[in-house]
Amino acid sequence: MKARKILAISLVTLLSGLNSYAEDGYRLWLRYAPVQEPAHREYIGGILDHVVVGIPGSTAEAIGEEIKKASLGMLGAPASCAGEFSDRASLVIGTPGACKILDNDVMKEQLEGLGSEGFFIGYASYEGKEYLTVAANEPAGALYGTFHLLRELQAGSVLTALPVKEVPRIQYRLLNHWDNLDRTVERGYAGFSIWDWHKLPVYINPRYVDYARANASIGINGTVVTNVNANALVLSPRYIEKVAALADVFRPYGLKVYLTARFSAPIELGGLSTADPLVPEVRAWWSDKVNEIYAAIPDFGGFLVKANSEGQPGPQNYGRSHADGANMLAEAVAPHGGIVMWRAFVYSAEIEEDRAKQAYNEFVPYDGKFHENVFIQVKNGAIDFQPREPFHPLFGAMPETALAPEFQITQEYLGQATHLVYMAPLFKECLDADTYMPHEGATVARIIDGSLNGRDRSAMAGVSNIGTDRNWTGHPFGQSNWYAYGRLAWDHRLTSEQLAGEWIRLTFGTDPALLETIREIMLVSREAAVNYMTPLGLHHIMGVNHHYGPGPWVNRGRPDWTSVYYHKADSLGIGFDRTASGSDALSQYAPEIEEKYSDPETCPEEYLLWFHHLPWDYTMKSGRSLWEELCLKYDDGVKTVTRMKASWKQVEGRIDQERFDRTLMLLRIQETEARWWRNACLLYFQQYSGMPFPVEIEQPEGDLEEYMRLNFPYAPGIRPRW
Ligand code: BDP
Repeated sequence: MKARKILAISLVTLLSGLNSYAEDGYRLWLRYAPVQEPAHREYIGGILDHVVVGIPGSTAEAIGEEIKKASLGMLGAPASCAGEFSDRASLVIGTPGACKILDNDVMKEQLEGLGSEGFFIGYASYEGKEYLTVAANEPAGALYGTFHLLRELQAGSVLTALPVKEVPRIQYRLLNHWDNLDRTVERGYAGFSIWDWHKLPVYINPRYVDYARANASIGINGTVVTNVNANALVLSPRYIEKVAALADVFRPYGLKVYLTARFSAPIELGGLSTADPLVPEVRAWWSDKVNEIYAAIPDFGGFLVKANSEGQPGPQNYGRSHADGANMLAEAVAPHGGIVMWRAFVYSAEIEEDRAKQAYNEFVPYDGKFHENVFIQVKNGAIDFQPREPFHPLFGAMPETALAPEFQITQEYLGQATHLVYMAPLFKECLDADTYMPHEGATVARIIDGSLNGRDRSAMAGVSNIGTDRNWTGHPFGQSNWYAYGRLAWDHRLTSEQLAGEWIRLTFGTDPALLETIREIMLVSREAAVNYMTPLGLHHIMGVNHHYGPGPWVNRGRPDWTSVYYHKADSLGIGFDRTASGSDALSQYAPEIEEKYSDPETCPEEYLLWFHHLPWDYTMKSGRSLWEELCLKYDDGVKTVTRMKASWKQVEGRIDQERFDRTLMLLRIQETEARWWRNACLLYFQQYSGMPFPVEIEQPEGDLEEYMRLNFPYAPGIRPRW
């Protein structure tokens, strides 16, 4: 015993030594860093001393491996794990069917209502003795329970309030990869795609396992591995084999694979002359294709489809509706239990209507016409993942249809992998928004989790920020957005503060001073980005194509891809009038919202220019003119980044030098670029306002013409020209 302890201590020292130069971010929030505090070490040691994993199938091994990794990391010695119960057990992880001590009425009662993914952490008695258990009805629940327990232990907590019972509030919790088969990633800023298609199916990169572990640890249970701007080739036999190899790796971790379906695949792959969803040969082609996929991947999740949007083919090419297209695919996957996520990101330059209104106009008439296993996947806002958007009017407007929100984790419009922007507040803003449809309290979260309408199917999608960078997400803090998204999909009631706290403890350690400082940086970061990019409801004023940096002057090409279409600045004022006197987009919301937002006096100021075109001298709530307020907001965004940088400097020495330095360098760039945004936008808008900059702001420097000439031909993540 003594010898074991000494060995453990020396291993800890060794590991902590290694840690001081091995913090490259690869281990994400599953670092299992050596625990120094003696009481907590002892506590963890007591729990992980002898672990019994009594569950069927391959998940048992995944759980056992995780427990060993965790104890090796935290305590310096791997826990002993066994499949058979013995009274030595310090922790029993299992399902009633496979673990005798859980196979009793008391436990079955505890597990009632926990479904296939929920879990129970508490005590089970057996032959007069109490055992700490992680119990679940199915292996997936036991896996999530294990990760929950390990998260608590890593974060320095003790399990005081037992039992813990959790059930995910959303059923399908998915990542969407915008990864192309050539390994470029559309809007990916963390290197190339982690899917090495060329070497699959034989070569299994160990990263695939770590990817699955990371997702399982935050509750993500599905992944769409290909870009919504889809390539039909992924549906060909050679690629199905590769996808099946990934599915095999993910299966023990409860992670299902999904694919994007290119609507014209029956033509491109099948040699048919049409992809018309009502033509029997086309339907038969899809049904055969789906059978072929399920033969290789029995638990295949289903399809994600971008149709008749930004040049992608779809049912409207044949005069058919989105419902015709979605239902055809839904019928093909239904016998196998698959789902179809049909995107509502549909708008066209040929239509005169305000882009913000088009998806609603297109989809609402089909409410109730989609099959049971179809989700309409709706971006959080009606334009496109802007730093701030009001919630999408489709939420609440299709009560007979299952809607799934789509969030963008990759920071396409939020400084990409260069700026520190913690996005939980953005996700929460949408989820907590009250749609008033059909009544007060009908939040987006309650609509999409099914509780409002008693629907039992629910889904959420997040566009991934993962790539081949050693730390997965490019910016070290990009990891927090992946983390927060997954946790919110599991339980959308968690707060941004809680999630930041969890992530910091797991990622940087449990020092309370560190926690306070880093959390403050994270919590102000999203509002800072809104302010230095698009304050007061401005939107879509970024650089053309790469979407990096400011571009309020963009006025060429497709009008709905310009900036002037959205800000409409002129000598009289600025903003997009979406009231009844303008595009009337507000009429797509509930009367309570329409009324409140139609009047600039009662419209929340953060959405003011989203819904109103107002004179430059319009008086704001602060008593300042709109112009002055705009200037102050831009300036405040920059000042906040300066403060973030100063606060970050305080953590030096309290965390590893590597992540400290990387983050500091990125914050320096962010500060410079926040200034760039402020200067370029204010100099540009000043041409129209004709008003001086308020004295209290740092005066915008530089030459507008020069800002306008900046050009970034090789910026990452640019959409391929198809
Ligand atoms: C926009 C991206 C574009 C995507 C599109 C989509 O700029 O690359 O293809 O969304 O969601 O944000 O389909």
